[in-house]
Amino acid sequence: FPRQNTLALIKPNSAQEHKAEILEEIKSKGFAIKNQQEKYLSEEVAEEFYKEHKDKPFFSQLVQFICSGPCLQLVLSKENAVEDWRMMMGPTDPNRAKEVSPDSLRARFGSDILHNAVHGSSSVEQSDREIRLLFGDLSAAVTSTEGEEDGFV
Ligand code: YYY
Ligand code: MG
Repeated sequence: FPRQNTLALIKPNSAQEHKAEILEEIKSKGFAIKNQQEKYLSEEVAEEFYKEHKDKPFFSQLVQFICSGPCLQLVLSKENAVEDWRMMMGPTDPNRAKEVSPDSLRARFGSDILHNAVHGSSSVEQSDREIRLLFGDLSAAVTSTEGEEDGFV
């Protein structure tokens, strides 16, 4: 598998209480943390981040929730990072995650489909877009590169 970056979020509120444990687990699974920052998303950035869902009935709740507290934003890197981080997260709905993937982060730390603890990019293209949106100019240093040997952290 090619080395990839993916954008992970530890979402606000209850998941934040478990961030030390989540970070340990991320490292133990072989991800390098190439960049991280903890901050509130502005409503404007949150709407752009989730723009694929702008016509969905849950969109305003989603934006409100993701802006309701600080988010830990992580650029994760390893072989097959996009898919492997999605596997660690589990399915979108924590109730389904508890059935099919009880060890996943969403099964353990999510409470319902809106408050599902973590985010992960759905493709390499999405990860590039999300990293650029959240890390701005720094993204030049972290843009996905196949065959990349090491990050700057
Ligand atoms: O990529 P992923 O986060 O697993 O799910 P998406 O279908 O992209 O939805 C983004 C986000 O929206 C999801 O993490 C929670 C929320 N959401 C919701 O509140 N209600 C739904 N029926 C579907 C998604
Ligand atoms: Mg998604």
